[in-house]
Amino acid sequence: MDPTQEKYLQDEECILVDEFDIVMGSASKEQCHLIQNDGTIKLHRAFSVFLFNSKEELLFQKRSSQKVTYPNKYSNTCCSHPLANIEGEDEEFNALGIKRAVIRKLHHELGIQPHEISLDDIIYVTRIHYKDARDGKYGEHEIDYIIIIKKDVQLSLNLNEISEVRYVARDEIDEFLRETDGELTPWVEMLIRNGKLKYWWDNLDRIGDIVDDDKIIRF
Ligand code: DMA
Ligand code: MN
Repeated sequence: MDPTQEKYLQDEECILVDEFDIVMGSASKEQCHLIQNDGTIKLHRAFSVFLFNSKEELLFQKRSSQKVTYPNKYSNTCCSHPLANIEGEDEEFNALGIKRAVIRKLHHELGIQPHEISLDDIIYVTRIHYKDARDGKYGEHEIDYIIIIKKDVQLSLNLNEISEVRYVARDEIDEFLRETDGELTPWVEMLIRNGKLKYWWDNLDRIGDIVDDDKIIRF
């Protein structure tokens, strides 16, 4: 296993929640992604960023070959977890803890300078509860905060996290789907197939009006 990614598995402390997103404690990133003998995975808090430029093109990334989960898969702009061992990332008021973690990871993975993104640029749209255990050893089971950002940014890729990036226009998404058939992360695949992503995309200019931050959508 890649030593950098292995260290994150041990050092990062994810936030455990129940199915209503109530905090239940914390556990290491590794413990949170291991598929247990009975097939369960510890439910934890996460976020998925969908960053659009001013032309309303969506930034996709290809996960690096070093990632422990879903290596080499195409995915949305940036995903990760707010951490219990970073001060302030458990703050629930206005989803502040999530937003702080978003700024931290946009910098870490994509090299976006923290001052380029303000808290007001980060729109928390809704939460998704989903599980994927197809890999056999590691998987996901998350309450995932969907975050939309519309901003032109400068990128400097962390190649330990991401091997390539690409902007995709709204009218290119079906072709992109065909091109990446079987190579998308399960959560993005699901959000495209059930129409959620297209709905957010079509409503980008009034995204504040379609915020559904009380709900948890279950898949
Ligand atoms: C985990 O993403 C979060 C979701 C929504 C799947 P990740 O595996 O990219 O997290 P990290 O970058 O922290 O390894
Ligand atoms: Mn996770």
